[in-house]
Amino acid sequence: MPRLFTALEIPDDIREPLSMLRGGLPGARWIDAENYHLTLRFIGDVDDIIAREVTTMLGQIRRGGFELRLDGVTAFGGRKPRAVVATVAPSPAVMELQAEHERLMQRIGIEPEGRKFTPHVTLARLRDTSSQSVADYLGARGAFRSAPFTVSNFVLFSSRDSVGGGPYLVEADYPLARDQEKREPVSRPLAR
Ligand code: 3AM
Repeated sequence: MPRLFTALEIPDDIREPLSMLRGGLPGARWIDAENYHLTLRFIGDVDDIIAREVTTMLGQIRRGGFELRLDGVTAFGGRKPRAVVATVAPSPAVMELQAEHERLMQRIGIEPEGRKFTPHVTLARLRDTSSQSVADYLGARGAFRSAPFTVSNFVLFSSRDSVGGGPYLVEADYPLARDQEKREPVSRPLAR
């Protein structure tokens, strides 16, 4: 049974500065730079029939690409921190894309995602790391800001059956239209 999720890939020139954030936090399990991604919709373990339906549904999405910027580093989990993540500068486009994934997955009967979507790139998973050491780490590294990058596709990833974690495999790749393609009908000269 494949374990599936949809995500944005992180371009190489953004992975590199992100990977410089590794280290300096006792007990952190740092994600390999090649596995950085921004999860849109965790789908979970599904059989091959549902996996095919997922693939078809996602192929119906017609949206434009957009710019994204990583802006800040924070921790999830409050007093029991469980992950260090890079957060995303506000982007209606990524929220709308995720909302469409959510709608489509519910349409094929996949359980709604109860958690609010907070776009992020996980940098490390934590276990038994004190909130004080996380605060110290964030004090030193929290001001991270990436260059903006263009999102021109999203992917369906699978992770190891029922285990999760990298390495992730791209099962399908879905293009998002370039701005120009989207604008084309509007900018076309009027017929005389
Ligand atoms: O992008 P990140 O690393 O934050 O935490 C898992 C990972 O998110 C998340 O899906 C991504 C790819 O594995 N994930 C794992 N199990 C989940 C679940 N039951 C989950 N998200 C929601 N519900």
